[in-house]
Amino acid sequence: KQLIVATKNSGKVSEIKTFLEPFSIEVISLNDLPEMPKIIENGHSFAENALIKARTICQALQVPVLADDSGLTIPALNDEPGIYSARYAGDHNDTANNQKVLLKLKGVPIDQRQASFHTVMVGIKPDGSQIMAEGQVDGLILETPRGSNGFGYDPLFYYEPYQKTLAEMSPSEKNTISHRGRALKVLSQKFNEWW
Ligand code: ITT
Repeated sequence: KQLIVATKNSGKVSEIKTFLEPFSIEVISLNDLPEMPKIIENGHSFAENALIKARTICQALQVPVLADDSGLTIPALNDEPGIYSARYAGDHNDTANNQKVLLKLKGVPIDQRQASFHTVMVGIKPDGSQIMAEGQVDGLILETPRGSNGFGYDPLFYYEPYQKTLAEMSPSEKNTISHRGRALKVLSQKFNEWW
């Protein structure tokens, strides 16, 4: 069984692959599908953007498609970077994005460095039927990065119950607590009926 995931983000792809492995579902991403239409991600929420991605690729391929829109919100920064997480400082430049977060939080004490990751995952079929699930994980933004797994803001995001950053976790460990893992768990319970 193959599932198309409307993403170019290889970090997302490997986490989704890890999650779906036990279900014997093979994940095909936009990195495997060169001739896809350009996705114009101009929604105002994670849900809108996830829908845009899934709908664009579902219309082009006429098969069921899954999409993930996600990001980091930091209350001390008025919930920035939010839906702009991928392009906060530079387009998909993880190092620059992390540096910008650290600069903006310079001098902010640890008890005011709360942050959350959010994901909205959407599945759409050619007949228009949809499934949707959200996931969230809460943590703290450290002053220096730790760990080299994962992607994006993972090295800065400290998960207190495990006393590790997300970048210090393996993909499967991250999936047990992450926004994406939680959304995938909810989605997988609706999968059989939908697919
Ligand atoms: P696609 O649209 O192709 O899926 P993208 O990276 O542009 O890839 P988003 O628009 O959803 O995806 O942006 C998500 C950004 O939020 C991502 O680039 C990271 O900077 C950040 N992010 C999301 N999930 C994350 C995670 O699990 N760990 C670290 N950073 C994450």
